[in-house]
Amino acid sequence: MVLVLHWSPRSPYVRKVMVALHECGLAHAVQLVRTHADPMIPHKGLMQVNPLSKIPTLELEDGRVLFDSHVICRWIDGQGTAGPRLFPAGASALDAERDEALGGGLLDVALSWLVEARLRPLEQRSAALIETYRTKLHSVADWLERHVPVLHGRPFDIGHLTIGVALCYLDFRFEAEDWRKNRPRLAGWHRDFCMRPSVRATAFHDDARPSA
Ligand SMILES: N[C@@H](CCC(=O)N[C@@H](CS)C(=O)NCC(=O)O)C(=O)O
Repeated sequence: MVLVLHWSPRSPYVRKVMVALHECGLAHAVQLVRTHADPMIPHKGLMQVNPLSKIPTLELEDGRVLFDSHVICRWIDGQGTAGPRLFPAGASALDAERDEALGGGLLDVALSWLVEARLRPLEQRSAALIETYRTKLHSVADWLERHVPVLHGRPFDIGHLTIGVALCYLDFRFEAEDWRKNRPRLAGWHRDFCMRPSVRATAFHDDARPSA
């Protein structure tokens, strides 16, 4: 099986997919294509396969193209024949996807913050908007601190995966926000998350960006 994943080592949504690939034993089947998806400059080549010009985008062998990270992870999960599922059936299903949405929402806040603080022209940046993003980031972290017993209460799934990756992203880009401060249970939960081989194999890093 040859799959093509439009990929970046800087993207948290891509990392979510990479962790899922490792968890499901499919990482070896993917060819990674380094793609720079700039929110301010649509990528003409990427738009040939994903009109939204976003990564992750996965090209399947049969010519189908999948996005976004939720859909790609669902597909990855469906390839496995045995073992625990990232998208569990039954009573845990909604909790797993609700937690996936929370982790994804935290990433949306973080990415919007970066766009506002780094990419928009200086005179257009809004301090009020950035403060709103900071409030939401800490609101999610507080919610997660209270939510840790729930996370411990079910086997590893797409909710744990997405929340864990989102917190890794805060370490990568928002160290100054110190999300662990006064959140010992969440810090402990995340320490264990970071021990997973799938997480260790997919660390974020700033590489040289491709020109196109
Ligand atoms: N909801 C999407 C978000 C994907 C996303 O926004 N990816 C960023 C890279 S981290 C991107 O491609 N940004 C380019 C853009 O917004 O045009 C997912 O879960 O895959």
